[in-house]
Amino acid sequence: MKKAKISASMMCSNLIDLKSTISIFESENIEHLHIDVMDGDFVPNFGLGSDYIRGLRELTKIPLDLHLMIKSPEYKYRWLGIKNSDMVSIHYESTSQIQRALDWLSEYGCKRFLAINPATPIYVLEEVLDYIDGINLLMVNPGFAGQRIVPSTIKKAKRLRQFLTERGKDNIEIEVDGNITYENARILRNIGANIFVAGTSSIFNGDICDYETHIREFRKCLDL
Ligand code: S6P
Ligand code: MG
Repeated sequence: MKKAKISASMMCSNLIDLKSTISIFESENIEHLHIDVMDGDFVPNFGLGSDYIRGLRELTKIPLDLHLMIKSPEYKYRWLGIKNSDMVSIHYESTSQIQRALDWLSEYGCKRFLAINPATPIYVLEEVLDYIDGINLLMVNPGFAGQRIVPSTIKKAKRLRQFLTERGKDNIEIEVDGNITYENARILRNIGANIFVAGTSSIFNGDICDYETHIREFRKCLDL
């Protein structure tokens, strides 16, 4: 089984405490910083953008996990300063030419993830398995932190692992995003997910003085 990794959802962090938050994440060896990029069109909200990403890179070397909730992302990659150590998720639902969008992303040398919304069936992945390193399984409808999990997504995660195994694609990583509580993390780890987006449901639940304890507690749920 792949190593479990935590991707901290920066949309949930407090801007005033950003520097101290990052230093806690570095000492706790948080593997990725999850950046929700939203355009107010693909999802009904605005999110973090190019300037935030640039600023964050000056603060830390922790690799970024860019979750692009934007229409036609393939025409906007160059705005984001993507590095080869990053993971980048684009949405199946966000473009009419997903294979081309994944192909163009390969120029940046990053890990390519395909994100799918709760109601998007697994079979849409069939023709693009050769172009991805991972799948970002949305457990909520994207756009906001603090939502409740769509219950059917848990069974979907289980079916996704089987789907990949049957196709000899167990190398493909499974990231889970949205309402990843300690309990959901434990269940999803057992099913075979290996990247866990941590937001208000876990590490950001409380003040900065609680983050270290929350991260350690969250990690315990990922140890099998
Ligand atoms: C949702 C977004 C997520 C949130 C995450 C926050 O649109 O893609 O990455 O940041 O869901 O975590 P929580 O625990 O508040 O759901
Ligand atoms: Mg996200």
